[in-house]
Amino acid sequence: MEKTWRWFGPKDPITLSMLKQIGVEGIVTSLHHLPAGEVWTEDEVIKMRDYIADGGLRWSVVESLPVSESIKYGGADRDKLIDNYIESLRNLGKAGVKTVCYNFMPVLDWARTDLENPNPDGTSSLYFNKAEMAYFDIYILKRKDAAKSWDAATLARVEQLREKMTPEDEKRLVENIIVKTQGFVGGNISESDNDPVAKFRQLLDLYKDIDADKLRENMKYFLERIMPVCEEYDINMCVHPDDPPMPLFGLPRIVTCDADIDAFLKAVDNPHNGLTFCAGSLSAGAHNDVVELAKKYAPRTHFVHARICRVMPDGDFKESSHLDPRLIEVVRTFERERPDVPMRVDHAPLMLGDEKMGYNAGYSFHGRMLALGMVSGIMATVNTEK
Ligand code: DNO
Repeated sequence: MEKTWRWFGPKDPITLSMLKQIGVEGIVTSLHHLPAGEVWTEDEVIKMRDYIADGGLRWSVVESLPVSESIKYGGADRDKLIDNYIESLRNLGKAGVKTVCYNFMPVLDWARTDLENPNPDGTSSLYFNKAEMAYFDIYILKRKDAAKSWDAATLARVEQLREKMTPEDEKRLVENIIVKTQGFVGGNISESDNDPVAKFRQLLDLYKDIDADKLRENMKYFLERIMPVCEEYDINMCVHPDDPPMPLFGLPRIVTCDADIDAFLKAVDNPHNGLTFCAGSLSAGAHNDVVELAKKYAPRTHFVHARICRVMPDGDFKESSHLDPRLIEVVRTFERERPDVPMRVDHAPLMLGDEKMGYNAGYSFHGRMLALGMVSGIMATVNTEK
């Protein structure tokens, strides 16, 4: 696989020359300075492509070209926004940038409750505490009928939490769930919003009439409209699975499991309609066998995210080691079946002073460098087996 790295643009403290020294071959980035829905002009695309090329690397993958909410819920302006999307794809295609990652998750891009959960070795990792997520839903967001979305064991944990939650704990939960994990990915809520919870409620309201079937229909509509430009420029679209792969806050989620993946691939049966195989997101659902999914969907995978989660019996999950045997098997599958596909390591531990650097959650330098070393080692081993 092509060894790539998510880089956040010229202002990223991790420079292209640092990345070259650690064996990175391709860059994964976005035009982070442009708001979602705006056209990526040819000039802007070429400027980024050439900046990366001047650093001796290539722009391998766009992550993400964000899909506006209105396209997801089917708002009145969706056709205009899809036209803009097509224009951006055309400009990327002309510039030779041909792998485009996006997601179709309503409102929330990805979700964690704890961004620095301590590990016994002194590092820390991202963590999803199901009870804290439910607490946020029921007692902070105060969503109508929220309690009905959670199982009895989780609700019992929520009541225990309630006895010890302080206002600071609640503030931390809001920041982790809807602010810090969202702003840097071009999400709906950023650090500058002064009432993120109120804004979040308004966003949820946009989806009050949208169930999973309707969302699937809207995804199909979007994909059908963009396929011609993808065919013309040989662009591979790769949807990121929902993270975590389950409904949250009453919002439908439609890329969570084998049946979902099968459904969207068949709905628009075109090789340019493909998957970002994020082993981490898929493994966060106990219902998924990530090794089997990799084997099954390798042919329609255009981009790989190398990380993996461990799900606890209570439904909490935590990012696990990049040497987890399941991830070794996933890497083996893709290195054998799809040796040209771009791969980036993802969500590595915070370590060795990275916690003071203000990196985006999950995107530390030392942790990802170590993870890349591990995954490179797995790939090299797989290549001796051939
Ligand atoms: C989080 C990422 C996601 C991903 C988007 C793709 O760390 O995996 O934000 O980039 O969902 O659209």
